[in-house]
Amino acid sequence: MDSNVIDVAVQAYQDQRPGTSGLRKKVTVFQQPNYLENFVQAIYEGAKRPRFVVLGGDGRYFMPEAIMKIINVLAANGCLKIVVPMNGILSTPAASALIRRISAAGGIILTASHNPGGPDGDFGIKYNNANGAPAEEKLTEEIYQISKNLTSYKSLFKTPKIELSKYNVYQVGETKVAVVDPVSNYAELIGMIFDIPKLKSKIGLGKFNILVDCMNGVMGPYAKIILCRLIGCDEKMVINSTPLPDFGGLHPDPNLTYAKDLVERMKNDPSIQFGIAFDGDGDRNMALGAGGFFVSPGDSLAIIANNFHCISKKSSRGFARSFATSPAIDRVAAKQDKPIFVTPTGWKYFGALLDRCRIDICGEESFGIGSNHIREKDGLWACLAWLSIMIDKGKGLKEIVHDHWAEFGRDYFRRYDYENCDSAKCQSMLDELETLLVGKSLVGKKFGTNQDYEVSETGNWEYVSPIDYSVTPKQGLYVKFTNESRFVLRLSGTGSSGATIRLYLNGYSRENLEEDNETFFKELLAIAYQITKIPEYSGRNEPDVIT
Ligand code: G16
Repeated sequence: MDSNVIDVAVQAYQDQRPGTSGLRKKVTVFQQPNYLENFVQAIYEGAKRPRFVVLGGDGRYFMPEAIMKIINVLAANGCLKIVVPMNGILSTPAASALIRRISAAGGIILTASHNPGGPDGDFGIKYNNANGAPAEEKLTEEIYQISKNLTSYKSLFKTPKIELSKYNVYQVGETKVAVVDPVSNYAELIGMIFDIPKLKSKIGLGKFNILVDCMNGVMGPYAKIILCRLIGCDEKMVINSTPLPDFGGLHPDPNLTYAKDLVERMKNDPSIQFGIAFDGDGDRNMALGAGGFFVSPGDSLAIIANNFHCISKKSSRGFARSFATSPAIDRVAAKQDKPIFVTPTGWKYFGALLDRCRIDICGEESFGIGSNHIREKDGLWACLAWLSIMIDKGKGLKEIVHDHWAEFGRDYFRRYDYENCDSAKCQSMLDELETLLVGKSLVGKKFGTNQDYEVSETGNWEYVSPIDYSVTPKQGLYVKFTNESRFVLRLSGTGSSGATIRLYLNGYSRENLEEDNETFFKELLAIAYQITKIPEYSGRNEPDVIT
């Protein structure tokens, strides 16, 4: 055995079950003795000892220390090559692209995505497979089981000295650690997908004004190189562009509540024709038209799918969305006579469909849209997709959205989040509701002042993978009505403390295209409260965030 490798005896932690996208906890939880090392040891064993790993993250607080600890555990375990971006900073889409490009066996991505950062904020870690996609449920469950029974982790006796601020290759025992450029590989991939000269000729040098809010997350360097240097956008129009460990106090969640700087500037400056905000790790996006016109993520997905020909010469082989996402894209699939797959929440479920070439476009209500170029959602790809569509059509975002509604009808959608609720009470609410909805006793009952909400179907949604026929049960409690409305309720799998209830409302209209969401959903929200008893169990009459 290598004399520089020691086994460190540890107590196992019992709370390391990954959620929707990796293990996310408060920074203070990760700072407990051996907490991170234990989990990395479990990843390494669960993932069958990957010999070549990409390691980086969204730059949040605790990441530099975490990278050093992870290099130590990986090298001690016999990992032969670790590729780390300069300063450790790597967007989640760029990580997926890099794993695929250099044929790594996998990647360890340090991110808590849209969750706040800083010493009192959140930290996260997830493992992506060789295809660049987040580890599927089977693997994350295996990692959890290993973590619960761990008695030791491997460590180097002498900690290596590695500077992440310079390109270099270090030899750590048998392991090579390469510090590389975080942007160039991803920029090259983007350059192969989009017509950059065309975008430059129509957008660059002030021909089309865009405003980009990086929310002090990872996206500043990517936006500056791809949007400014390659396409010619004005650097001053990329705001909150320095990656900061606490995101400068911002909550890097690109929605109307938290992307305030973008929304305000768009409302006050009519010369800005398009705006986009990214989250902490650059996979989510919120797109806005002139004046701050908001396009819902479900509509954004459907419109990109319907106009895929503006981006690619190939047509999409199929589409996918998560169950909680509005069915706007289903209507596009029907028109194009293409398959539409409905998956549970979590990007990991799209990986297998993309690998088997069943789909080319997929997305979720949580501001995530992506394509087959990588195996993560991709904020900058969505930005360039929208720009390509607007340039091709010679129309602004608002006009394109209105055209889409005129052709397909409008899928109204709203999500209500009740954050940091009591976990035990939420579980009781889910248990009671599940009994009611699986029991089907509501079917045929009518709700609403005019009784026009008649229940057509209820249950707890279950996913059967069309690839391996594996079954993932309990992916959302739902009530559907005969008037094409429905609501879905589930608990978030990305929060770090307490429970977050997510209530998703959907409705559809062929003629009524201009109503505001609040009015449209007034009745359905009251019905959802009555059936789910959210106010009773959560103690809240109002959500914390509406998107
Ligand atoms: C992750 C997943 C997404 C999911 C989102 C919200 O995104 O990759 O698939 O939609 O969480 O999940 P939940 O509703 O369980 O909180 P991200 O951007 O946080 O990595």
